[in-house]
Amino acid sequence: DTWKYAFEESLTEVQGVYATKFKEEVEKNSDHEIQLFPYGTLGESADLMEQTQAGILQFVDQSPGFTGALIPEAQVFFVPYLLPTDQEHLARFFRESKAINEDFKELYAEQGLELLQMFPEGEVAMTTKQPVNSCEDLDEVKFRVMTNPLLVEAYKAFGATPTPLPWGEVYGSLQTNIIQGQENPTFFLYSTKLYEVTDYITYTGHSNFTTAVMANKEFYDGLSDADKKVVQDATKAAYEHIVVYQEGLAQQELEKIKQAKPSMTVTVLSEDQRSCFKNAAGDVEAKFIEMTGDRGAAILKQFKADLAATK
Ligand code: 6CS
Repeated sequence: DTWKYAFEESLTEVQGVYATKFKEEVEKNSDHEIQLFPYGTLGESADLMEQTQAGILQFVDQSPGFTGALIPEAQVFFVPYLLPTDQEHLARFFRESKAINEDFKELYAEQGLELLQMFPEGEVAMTTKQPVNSCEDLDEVKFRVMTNPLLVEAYKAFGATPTPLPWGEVYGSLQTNIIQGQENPTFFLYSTKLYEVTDYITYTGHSNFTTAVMANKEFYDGLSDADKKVVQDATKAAYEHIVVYQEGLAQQELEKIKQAKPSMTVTVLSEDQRSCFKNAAGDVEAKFIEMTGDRGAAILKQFKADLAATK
């Protein structure tokens, strides 16, 4: 059989590197073929999810940034400062966490999705047209966020004017000044040339980009035990591959940005400068509970316990 796998990035970006490894492993260990559909070939993230739920696609990589309406609990990733920036800690957390590997699995299953793997793609940085040294600097800044209600709340709490947009509109909207800021991990700032349309990169440490690979559940449930094992093994191999692939990646890509645009101002905010962003976290956490109720509260609690256990 040929299985279709779509993702939100290009073949050479992190999701593409994961997908390529997954494809290699599946094809090495079975007689199935994987056809990869990088960003731009099948539409925006929302379209990919529809096609997966309809069974047109067998696999999809969609970040929780776009899954908020479908699975409100997946918004937990946008509670500021919940995830650490330390890559090794993150790698252990995603590998071992009960919240990730059991609780979220159940929530995705309710939407007809078999959650295979969540993985981190790097610390998120803000890129803007004006310097950001505090929340006040975000006043009046139309800041693009993924289409996720809690992420909107986070940027409101930071003092900005959040503007949810699909990925395809970000570069053009910065170019025409419809928005004046956006956030993404460093490798993506370079690969998509976002540095061309913003002048300041600011690290606040508030978030790490997370993504999720899943299969259409009906398709997955219909696989033989041997094929399920092929998929699970490929999932794990691709995860370990992506963890190693990302070692030092953000620093390398930042150097490339500085070379391509020497005038870029790069700032890592001090603890003091971060205080207002950190203070906003409590409000955002309260919003999360308001949006998701007891189930969200339970996920958040488990999340925190898993983070502490994998430190
Ligand atoms: O900001 C976004 O919409 C995109 N960012 C990344 C790192 N991957 C895909 C996503 O669509």
